[in-house]
Amino acid sequence: MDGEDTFNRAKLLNIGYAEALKEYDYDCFVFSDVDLIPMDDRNIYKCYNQPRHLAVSMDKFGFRLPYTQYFGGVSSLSKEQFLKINGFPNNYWGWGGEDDDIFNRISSRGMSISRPDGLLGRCRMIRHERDKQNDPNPQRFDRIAHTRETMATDGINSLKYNVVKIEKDLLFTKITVDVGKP
Ligand code: NGS
Repeated sequence: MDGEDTFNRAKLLNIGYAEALKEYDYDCFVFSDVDLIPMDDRNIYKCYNQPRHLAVSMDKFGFRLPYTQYFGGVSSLSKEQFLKINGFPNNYWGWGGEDDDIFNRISSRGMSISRPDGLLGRCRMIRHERDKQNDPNPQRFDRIAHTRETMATDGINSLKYNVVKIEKDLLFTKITVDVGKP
């Protein structure tokens, strides 16, 4: 994300989806926070017949799910599953709630969350401080209460952003984008 303005995680994930599809007709997408490292190589980063939550037992939560509906950290969705929920929300600025919105989207479209078992799904978070651009979003509770009404018009079908720079490395492509402002 370019600049010093408010962070928008779910919009960045939508952008990752859109930019990847410009490169190749992928049918599976794994969305991972940069700070999460899987601890078990049997936790396969692929798509499943339901949207998959892959970061199920994180060290910072004592290797447990913080709550049943938790869908944060690392997840995978097939292209079909992603399109069924109109992708992710674009209007969660700052910290929190966007992953709960994604959970609501999935359950409101009649899908369920698939997960590896707790032992296999362990992962470590690289410790870091939260920066100012990612302060808690005071609107998040109101937003997640209305996912069902907003998801048809807010999502991959309403995504707008500008690409600033594309750097191709051997093992990854780093795309810098301007996500705009709240
Ligand atoms: C919930 C947040 C989620 C967040 C989770 C874990 O309360 O977005 O905590 O946060 N939901 C709301 O705020 C509505 S963590 O402990 O990783 O900072 O992912």
